[in-house]
This record gives sequence, C-alpha cells and structure tokens, in this order.
Amino acid sequence: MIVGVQLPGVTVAEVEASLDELEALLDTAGAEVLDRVIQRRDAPHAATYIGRGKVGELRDLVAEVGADAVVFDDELSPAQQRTLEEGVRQKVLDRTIVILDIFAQHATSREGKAQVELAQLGYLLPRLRGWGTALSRQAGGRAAGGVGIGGRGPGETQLEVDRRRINRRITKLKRDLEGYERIRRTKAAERERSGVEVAALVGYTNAGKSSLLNRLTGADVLVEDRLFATLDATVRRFELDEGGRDVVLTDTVGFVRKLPHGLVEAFKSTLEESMDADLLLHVVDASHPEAEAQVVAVREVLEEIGAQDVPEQLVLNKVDAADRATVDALARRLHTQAGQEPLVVSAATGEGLEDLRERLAHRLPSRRLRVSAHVPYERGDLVALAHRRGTVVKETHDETGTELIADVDEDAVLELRDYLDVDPFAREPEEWERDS
Ligand SMILES: Nc1nc2c(ncn2[C@@H]2O[C@H](COP(=O)(O)OP(=O)(O)OP(=O)(O)O)[C@@H](O)[C@H]2O)c(=O)[nH]1
Ligand SMILES: [Mg+2]
Repeated sequence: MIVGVQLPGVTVAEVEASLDELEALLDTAGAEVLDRVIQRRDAPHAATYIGRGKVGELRDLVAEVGADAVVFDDELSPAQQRTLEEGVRQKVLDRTIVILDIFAQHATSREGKAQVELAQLGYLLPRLRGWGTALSRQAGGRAAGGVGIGGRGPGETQLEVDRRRINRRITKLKRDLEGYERIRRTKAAERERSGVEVAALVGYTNAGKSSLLNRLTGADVLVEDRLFATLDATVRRFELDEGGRDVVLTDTVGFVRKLPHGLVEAFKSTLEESMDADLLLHVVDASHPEAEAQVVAVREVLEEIGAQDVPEQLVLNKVDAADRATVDALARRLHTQAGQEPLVVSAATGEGLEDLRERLAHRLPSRRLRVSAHVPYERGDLVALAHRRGTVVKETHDETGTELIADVDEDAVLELRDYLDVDPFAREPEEWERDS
C-alpha cells in the first residue's frame, strides 16, 4: 500500500505522478503495489503524518487488500514511523528507505557500496529503538545473547552497544571514503594538467545517460529500463572532431525527486565529478509525461552539490519514442526558461548525435592556443604533431621550411617553441589567445 499526502498548492495530478514514481521505485526494488491512498491535509500531522482518524481507515484497507507493508511517499520521522506501525499493525516504510534499498542492490564498486552503507546507517541510527532487536540478531550470537562477551560493558543496554557499533562503522566508512576521494582528486588533477576537457552527463534516472555515453564513446555501460541502473561514475575519453581533440565524458548516478539528503551527502564525492566538469550535458527523457518536473528536480540536486554555475546544455533524449509536436513544445518551453536551445536526440536511433558532437565542440572552452611557426624541413615531425594534436589552419612552404598557423594544445606549443614567430610564453598565460 502506498500513501501520499496532498498539501495546499499541490495538485492531485502531481501527487499521483509522485506516487507513480514511487510505484516504479518499488517495482525496481522488487515489491508489488496493491493499492494507493491520497490524503488531503493543510500540513503533515506531527505524530501520524496523515492524521489519527486516517490511520484507522488505513489499517482496515491494508487488511482488506492483504498488503504486508505501507510505504509513505515522503520521509517519515522516526517517531511517526513508530506510531504508524503501531496503528496500522504492518511494516511502515518511506520513500527514503526504498531508494536506499535500490542503491544498496545496485552498488557494485567498493566506493559505491561504502557510500550507500553510510547513508543507510545515517538513516538507521535515529530509528534504532524499533529496530534494535533485529539488528542484534543480525550481528550474530555474540553481542545478542552475550553475557559479558565481546565489548559489552557493565550496565550497558543493547541499544547503546548497537549505537556505539554503528558509530564506529560510520567513522570507518567516512575514513575509507576520504581515501577514495583522494584518488579521484588525483585523477581529476591529472586530467586538468593534460588539458582535456570534461563533459558530465547528468539527469533524471532512466533518462538515457548511459545509453548516450555508450553511443558516443563506444563504452559498454549497463543500460536498463529500471531506476538507478548506474551508481558508479564511469569516465570515457572520446575524439570530438577531426582535429583529434579529445573530450572526457562522465556518466554517473541519476537523480530523482525527493532524493534523500543523506544519500546526496554520501554520494557527494561521486557527484562532484559533475561539479568539476567544464560542461554539463543535462539529459532529459522527452517521452516522459513529467519531463519538465524532472528538469526542475535535477536542477535542485545540482544546486545542492554546488554545480549550479557549471554551464549546462539540455539534451532531449528518446525523441524516437515521443510525439514530435510534444517534443517541439517541450523544447520551446525549456528554451524560454533556460535561454538556451535544447538539443533533440535519440540514443536509440542515433538521431541528433552529430549535432550533439558539434555543440560539444562549440561549447567546451578550448584549451588550445593559436600559433604561427616557421618549421624547418628537418623537423617535419613537428608539422605532423600539429596535425595530430591540433587543427592546422594554414600551411605554406618556402625554401627553408613550412610556415604553419595552427591551433594546438599547450604541450604542443612547448615542443614548437623554438620555431614560433611569437613566443606565447613570453606573455602571461591569461593573455594567450584562445579560440572558443
Ligand atoms: N526509445 C528510447 N529508449 C531509450 C533511449 N535512450 C535510452 N533508452 C532506454 O531508456 C532506459 C534507460 O536508459 P539508461 O541509459 O540506462 O538510462 P540512465 O539515464 O543511464 O539511467 P540510470 O543509470 O538508471 O540513472 C533503457 O531501457 C534504454 O534502453 C532512446 O533514445 N530512445
Ligand atoms: Mg545509467
């Protein structure tokens, strides 16, 4: 049984849409929804969320349809959860625990697993009272049945032991995560030094981010019609244009409405990949009826992780599955709101992907410099280098060598240094001419 509350200023349709999504989340988590209840309120009831009278009704309904759990569409406080469980006489869960559960099922890397566990423990800790016995059983016989065995001090209750154990675990997880983050930072710094530009795929879960990454880079990331298929950041390099300009594309966890704060907190270092990007490719499922609300939700999370100032390119995906007029209308509305023209693509058919590459090439701040050089014939390798690592704008030949005008990266400039007509390193780096 799923339960939503309709507060003032929210339409029934919006509550229904959010419940549809909760149903999809539960489906992904492996549960089946039998029925739903919507309760109108001016504000959530402090003790029971839906109001005391409604709890009795809910209990009868739950018994009637034979549901073995009630899932609320918003995060419940630990006290509300307890009170509701007593009133409904079934297990009471909320959207947060469902999302945490899916993340736990899907995490594969050690970092991903540690992040999810950290978020789960943060959720569990204040709720320990109700779950204390279950946790003790989980911990095995030692602590649970132990008479003075293990770390149990005199007069200490089971609850205190559990709390202490969880806090120790949280400390360890945080330490591990700091280690992973250091590795990530080192890699990011290497990329920065090598002058490669980074574009990050962001967007609502199931929008088609991994599909686009696979299409553009020939990667082989798991694509599935389920929520949160991707939890680990994948980084792929691909050639953007003929000039051999490389771009790094990152794929990461998708967003969802009411994403638990603890989870955003725990995943911050993974999500920071987007913060450090030169450009965000914000992928939207244009065939989804809630596409616009999803764009808003994604922007909220971006703000939460401090990525709101990174340049953004909207990419309307799955247009093969959507009605053309609907896509056009959506593109126009988003265009007016965001002041940028969304790209219209399909990862499935490949439509619009050339435009996407072009837009990427255009919007990524190039770290290249325009140079003009006179390269003697015996250094033909340098001319070849300019072709390989840059774009040659003009190439002429005279008796002594090749006259070259080219856009190249900084390393290539250094190699060409002896033959440059003007030495760009004689000036401040900020003054370097940049093509953009
Ligand atoms: N019709 C159609 N389906 C698509 C397109 N792109 C992706 N899909 C489907 O949409 C579903 C989700 O695709 P993913 O690439 O896994 O989406 P994602 O954004 O990476 O999702 P998460 O990792 O769960 O956040 C899959 O069933 C894809 O086959 C498209 O252009 N057209
Ligand atoms: Mg994915």
